[in-house]
Amino acid sequence: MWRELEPLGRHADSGGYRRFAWTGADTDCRAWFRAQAESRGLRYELDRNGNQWAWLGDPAAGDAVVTGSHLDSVPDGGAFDGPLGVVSSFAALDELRGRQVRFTRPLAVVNFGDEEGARFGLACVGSRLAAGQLTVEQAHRLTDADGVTLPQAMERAGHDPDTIGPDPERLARIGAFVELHVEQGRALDLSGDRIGIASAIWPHGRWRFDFRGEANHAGTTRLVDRHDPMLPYAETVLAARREARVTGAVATFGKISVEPNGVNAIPSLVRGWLDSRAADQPTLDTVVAGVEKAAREYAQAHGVELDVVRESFTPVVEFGHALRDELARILTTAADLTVPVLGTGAGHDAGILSGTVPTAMLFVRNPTGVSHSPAEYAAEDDCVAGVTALADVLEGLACR
Ligand code: HGY
Ligand code: MN
Ligand code: MN
Ligand code: MN
Repeated sequence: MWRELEPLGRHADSGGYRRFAWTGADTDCRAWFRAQAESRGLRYELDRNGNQWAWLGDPAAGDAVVTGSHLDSVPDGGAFDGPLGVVSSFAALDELRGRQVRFTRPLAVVNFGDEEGARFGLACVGSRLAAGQLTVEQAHRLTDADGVTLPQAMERAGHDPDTIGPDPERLARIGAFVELHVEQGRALDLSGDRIGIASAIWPHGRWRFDFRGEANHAGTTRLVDRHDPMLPYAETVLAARREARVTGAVATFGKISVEPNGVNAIPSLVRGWLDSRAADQPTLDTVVAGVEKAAREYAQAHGVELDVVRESFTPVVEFGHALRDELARILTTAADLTVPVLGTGAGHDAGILSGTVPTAMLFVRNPTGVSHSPAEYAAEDDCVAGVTALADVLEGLACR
């Protein structure tokens, strides 16, 4: 299973993945998902928002146990972020069939579309649409770097964009959603555990800083006459690191676009995206306010205009204790595992769904903690332990 998925969308030079929503690589991954579902005799469904479902039992019976994750990636992302959860879900189902358990609830494996938001700039589009956290109008306005809108991209990939929208009936039929995910950090490596349970997802968001200056000739314009937006942008990047350091938060300017983007032209516009996250809301607010205040001072000093737009935001997610403790109990009794509970700064579809559906997450050890990089890695025996833990959890939940 892994070997068929692994090469899809991998970039030869970087070794990273470029599985962006509604591109050819995404289509290939979706075809892989459907083949996995149908080869197991599961009922395959593509929902109105482009999320893929593989059902065992009749979803209409309700109270389903759903597991899965996403298959798309960030630019040059790693092999495990998302795919480990989807592959482990199919493998856990195979294991349960091997145990010849009797399912008392419907079970499904899901692939949520466009979780990373790499192409259109908003994370978790598939799950946000389903949960009604992204309106159809907002979704229709999403545009990629080439000016292609989300509806156009969906259409070109053969999905009717006029069907997208909230899917409350589908979510109402889910009694529990469990997402297995490679840890994006080293807590499990440091504690010596293979598996962890998520306690919470930090509040996090994305802000766009538009520095508008004056385009001019790089070779003939005196320094004193310049209104170069690259300078306040550069100072703001350093301010973000300062603000994060003093508050224990994280802040990253990982994406930038420059107009006209010529080596010998002073830019007219520098657009930088800030990703910031913190353990609690007041800290996150302090960091972003501090970065914005510094950016305005720098912009003014250089005679540059500044607009700051909050493009997306996910409030803190505290995973409900009921399902979380149920998972811990199942793993303790099934495998004598005392599983550590840990928070994360990474967003997940589970975080989006947690407002609507009882949701929990399992993490698999990542020995380097590196993620969103071709170097992302999880050891095979830890991945196998993840499958077994997921199978134990699914058996405990769906085979009472
Ligand atoms: O950005 C995130 O935290 C997630 O990987 N989409
Ligand atoms: Mn990710
Ligand atoms: Mn992920
Ligand atoms: Mn996710």
